[in-house]
Amino acid sequence: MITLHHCVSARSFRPLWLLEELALPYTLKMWPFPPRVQSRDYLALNPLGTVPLLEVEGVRLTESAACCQFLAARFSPGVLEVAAHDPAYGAYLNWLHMSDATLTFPQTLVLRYSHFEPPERQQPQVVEDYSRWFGARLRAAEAALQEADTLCAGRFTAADVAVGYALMLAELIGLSSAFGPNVAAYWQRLQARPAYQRALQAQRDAALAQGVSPQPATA
Ligand SMILES: N[C@@H](CCC(=O)N[C@@H](CS)C(=O)NCC(=O)O)C(=O)O
Repeated sequence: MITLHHCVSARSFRPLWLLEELALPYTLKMWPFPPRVQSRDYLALNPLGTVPLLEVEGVRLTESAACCQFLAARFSPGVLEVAAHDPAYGAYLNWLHMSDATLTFPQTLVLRYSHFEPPERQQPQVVEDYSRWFGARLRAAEAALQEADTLCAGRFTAADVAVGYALMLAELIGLSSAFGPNVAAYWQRLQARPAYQRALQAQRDAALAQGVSPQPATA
């Protein structure tokens, strides 16, 4: 039994999208954002108050890239994961970890200081600096996608889901003008994937069924 705790279009979208790619049965528990404030009960489940929380086979994971790595390795060895003996293993891990540590990190600063903080605490300089930082950090993906349709291993992997979410968030928070032509075309291809579309539908359906707003907190 797999349970994913999720807020609409938050980083928990990474494991949600991967669950759909893997066609695994799962329960999607929606929380209003941020659960730490909106739903104090959530702190009993995850003291960090953050999403994702992925509960699978008695294991609990709270890092979105680790969720992707775990699900791909456990349920899709050699297909959506890249095995340790594969020459592309290093690149695979690097993209997976880059997705959050390097790409989503500056995005969260942009979001916080342009959107979530009250007007008197907003920081236009932080927003401008970390928007530029995000654009600069996309250069590696722009280069990798010059010669290939996916990031590594010559095929679609969990790393594409993890990095793809950073592109989704970029679009939601107005950073997609930083996409070069290769990243922009890649993002179009990712959005056309049936599993990506199913994940969008799943979060909308679950939000409506559970009385949570289907709008992303970024809206
Ligand atoms: N590095 C973690 C970050 C998790 C995280 O901060 N999630 C955000 C949503 S995108 C959250 O739950 N924020 C609510 C809060 O900080 O209270 C990951 O990749 O999953």
